[in-house]
Amino acid sequence: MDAPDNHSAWSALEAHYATVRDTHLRELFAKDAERGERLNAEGAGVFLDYSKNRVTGETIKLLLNLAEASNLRGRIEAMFTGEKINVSENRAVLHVALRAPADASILVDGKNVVPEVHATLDKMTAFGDRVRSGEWKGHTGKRIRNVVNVGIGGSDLGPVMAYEALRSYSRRDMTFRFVSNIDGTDFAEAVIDLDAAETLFVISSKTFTTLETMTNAHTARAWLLGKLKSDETAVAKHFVAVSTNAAEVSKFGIDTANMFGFWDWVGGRYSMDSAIGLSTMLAIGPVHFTQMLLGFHEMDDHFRTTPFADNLPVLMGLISLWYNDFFGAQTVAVLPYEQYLKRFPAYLQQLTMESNGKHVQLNGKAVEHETGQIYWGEPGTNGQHSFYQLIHQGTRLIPCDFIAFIKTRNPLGAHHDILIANVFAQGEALAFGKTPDQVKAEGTPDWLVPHRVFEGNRPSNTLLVDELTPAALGKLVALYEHSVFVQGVIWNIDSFDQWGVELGKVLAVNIIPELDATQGEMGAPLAHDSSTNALIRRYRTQKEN
Ligand code: G6Q
Repeated sequence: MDAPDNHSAWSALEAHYATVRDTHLRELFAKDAERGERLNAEGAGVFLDYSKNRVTGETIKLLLNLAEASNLRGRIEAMFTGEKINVSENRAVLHVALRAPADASILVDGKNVVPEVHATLDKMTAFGDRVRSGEWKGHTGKRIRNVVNVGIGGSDLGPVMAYEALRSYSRRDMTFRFVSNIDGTDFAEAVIDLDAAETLFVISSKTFTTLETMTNAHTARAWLLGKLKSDETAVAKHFVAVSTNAAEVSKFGIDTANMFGFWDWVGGRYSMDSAIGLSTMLAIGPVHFTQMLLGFHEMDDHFRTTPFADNLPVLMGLISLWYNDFFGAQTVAVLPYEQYLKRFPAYLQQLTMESNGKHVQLNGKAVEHETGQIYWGEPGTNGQHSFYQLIHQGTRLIPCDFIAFIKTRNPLGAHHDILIANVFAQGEALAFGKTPDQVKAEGTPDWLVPHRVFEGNRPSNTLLVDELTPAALGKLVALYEHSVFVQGVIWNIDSFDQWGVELGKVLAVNIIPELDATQGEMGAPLAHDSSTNALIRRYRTQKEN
């Protein structure tokens, strides 16, 4: 497959970069009194202020040209219409179908997938209602009060993030836990205070073969049967599965009537709004879940239909790429000023880095530009008392995405105004800093002045949303999903595969039997490199002491 020729658009940006690289945001704002009013966009109820970025009107124009030259329009349509744009796995990429209205038609291999999506949602709703109303009983006749999602990666990060984000909409008389790590501590701590008779395990695994999830699922089954002193018959009342693999689900002992399906065109990291969201639905209820889907869909529509110059995911994707590929910035800090979004940066790490951490183009040739920024972050204001120092005065350029909400779910005195004052102040301080003259004018002794100077010119986006509702969460997630897509298109990479996670998995499976201390040097000789061999020997010897 030939890459679209966007070379001259890249070259134009390179030439432009040379002329603006040293321009300070102070200068850009001083030259244009309206800048803060103009450089913003609003879509699906999400407001983006991008004026505190190191861009001019010309920069945006050239970035938009790059998007056009990369055939972004065509690629958006290809995704939305079910073309197999995940080339290396030969799959369509249709997370947008998961939130399409019931009367939409999206064809994969000639078949409309929307009816199946809605049939699954109906099944989830019916099950959710039964569990939440207490009609669904455990093996001993008690109602379910605890839900434990067992999954990892895309089958965990979305559900945990959404549960935390929408906790204020969740059933407070139920407990929700998430087990992902193969480290037994994760499972042990998750169930330590739970009554097995009231506990439902949702085993979430697209493949139903993932080592961590299947190990945890078997441990969960043994724990439950042990606690209930029951035979296998208890499994049916305490285990349901979310998977695409019916054969493995029944092999595990879960009745496929209690299995919620999805499809190969839903990537793990794009699956929180599929049946993988079952734990979310159990927590917040079907009505809120539907609202979340409507939010996703609103952003999908915005992305698909809005001219690029006003298109939030396009603008955010392009601006982020501008720093990555021209300024050499390596990371993006995502800083939600909303405690409920405390797992949002972790969620975005998978979405962005697993999607765009790629070194070859769709045609197999090496990429021509740096791809895949490192995403990281923590909620504000906590980070301000920690790593923000480096963002303000360090030597690296770290573009920031601030996320804030006009209304809080927990109005407590002046807390929310203080929170919002802080997020606005950070954007201002990063952009404009403090000059030596300003520092001196405050009476600072000369020797201390350099320490107290803030260079400024550190870029940020500010996303403002009315309130963290289920719909707002859907919009934010879709915004980042599509922004990742925009960048992937321009880099001409496959944002939807993840071959990079395979090698370590295979090697771990080889090492597992080698850790058996009884084998010692009696077993087959270790054949790794000398470092790995020595680590295995040390572990084998010392675990017996
Ligand atoms: C996501 C990845 C990966 C996946 C997990 C779990 O895009 O594919 O994170 O979600 O490896 O896979 P299963 O759902 O198959 O257990």
